[in-house]
Amino acid sequence: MFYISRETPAYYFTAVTHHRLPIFRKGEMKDVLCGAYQEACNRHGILMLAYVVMPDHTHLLTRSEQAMPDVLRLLNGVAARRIIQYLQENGFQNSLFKLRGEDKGRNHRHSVWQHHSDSFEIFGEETFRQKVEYIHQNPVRAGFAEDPFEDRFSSARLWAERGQSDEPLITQHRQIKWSAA
Ligand code: NI
Repeated sequence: MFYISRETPAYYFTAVTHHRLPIFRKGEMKDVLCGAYQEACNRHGILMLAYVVMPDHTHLLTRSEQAMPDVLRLLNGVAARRIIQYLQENGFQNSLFKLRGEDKGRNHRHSVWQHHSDSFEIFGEETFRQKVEYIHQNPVRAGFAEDPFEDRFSSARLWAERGQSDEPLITQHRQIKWSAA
């Protein structure tokens, strides 16, 4: 358990896809991404506190003892590897082609994310709650859902204690201790 505080901040990340390609338009790819985030969190001691997956970007709130750039690198890194792997194993050559790096060599690398992900530390509970609300409203603002609970790929249901048995990604929001209001 921890408080959102200057000593134990939460990390807020926005990762945008390479060339804003809608890599996560389909549930299939969103599931791959959520599985990768779960794996990265389990392996590297990262708490996932809130998330949403949109077609061309994701927003995450996390907490870790590790430095913020390291946590971002781990999450983006594991996610990129799992996505490329999935596209290769399932013959999505067209998608892979679009994710090819700029270099013309035969060993071109694939990029899933834009180079500069947005990241900042959150020290205050008020700001933290605003970010959670902002994250959960993403599918509604984009017109994909009537209310935040309708979209499968966010932590809105978990935060409302309405989680389903098949949630794509489990958040550890109950680890947060709130100071008395
Ligand atoms: Ni957004």
